[in-house]
Amino acid sequence: MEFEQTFMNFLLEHQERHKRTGHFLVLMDAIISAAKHIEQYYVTGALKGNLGQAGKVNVQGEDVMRMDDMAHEIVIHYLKTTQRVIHAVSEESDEIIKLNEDGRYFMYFDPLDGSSNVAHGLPVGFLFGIAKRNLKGKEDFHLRAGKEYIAAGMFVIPTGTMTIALRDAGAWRFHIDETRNYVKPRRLILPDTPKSWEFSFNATNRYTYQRQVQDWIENNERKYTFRYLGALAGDFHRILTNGGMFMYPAIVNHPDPKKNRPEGKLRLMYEASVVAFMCREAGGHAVNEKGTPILDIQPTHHHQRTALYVGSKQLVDDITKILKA
Ligand code: AFP
Repeated sequence: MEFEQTFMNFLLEHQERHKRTGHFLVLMDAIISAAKHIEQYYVTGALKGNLGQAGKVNVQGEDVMRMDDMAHEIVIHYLKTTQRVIHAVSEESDEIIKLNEDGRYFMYFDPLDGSSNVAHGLPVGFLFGIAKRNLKGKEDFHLRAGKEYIAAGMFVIPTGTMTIALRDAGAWRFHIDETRNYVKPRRLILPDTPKSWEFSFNATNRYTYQRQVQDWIENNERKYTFRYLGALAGDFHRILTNGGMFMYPAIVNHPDPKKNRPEGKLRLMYEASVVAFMCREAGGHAVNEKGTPILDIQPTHHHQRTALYVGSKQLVDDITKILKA
């Protein structure tokens, strides 16, 4: 019988090799418990009639909580138990959530990304980025650029996969086994041959992008397979393995100008920076609409939005030339 290395064992070895403390393990253990808990609700929720809209009542006559709200509460519960987190930023909370002033980490997360897939039982994501407090002096600021993250990762729910990147130590994928442990670390390195590359964006929006981006799509789209799920974690999961590019450009030419999104749609701190961090560790790159590296953007607000181009370095560099022109 063959046994695979578990995530916790992998992490323990990493921490020992780099002479790190055990605090990060405590935090990761909580994140994994939260992900398993969300996944369990997700796979059983449809059966129990619990995947409806907030304010509705299920077949048992209980109030239904939106799956996003439920996922948010689950994550906050586990983060609190660690006592290691100072502040959390969640897609589901307007305000920054203060947890433990003596904590060591900041956590930025989207507990259930891709909510339009919920009603169909299709994959959603739980995305997270982690930064460490300033241990040398008074803590100043919770708004960190992605390059300051120490780790970032995602669960694609309910597929039983987790991908995590540790600063300067690579991007790794794990699968859940029959004992509900994440096992079998596989290092992800973006393939540099275009044969397997994919292209992922919401094609309905293409004529709303800036002209140069539309032209770039026109000139390049036939070279690659097109895939789009509508949940960043799922779409990016494929790009990390097969290479290519995911993009959510700025919307600037919408026929209804009120629907333009010149600042982009995705959130910087818990969507774009998270995938950009994983991508960098897998050898890729990510930029915004101006061609600025996503990981260099200093947020001014915790729910700030951005345009995003992320994936194989050659492709992102190519479109960057157009974005900067
Ligand atoms: P929701 O969580 O509101 O469904 O948004 C998901 C998301 O932020 C990201 O996961 C997708 O890549 C992107 O939006 C999809 O957006 P479109 O529905 O506009 O294609």
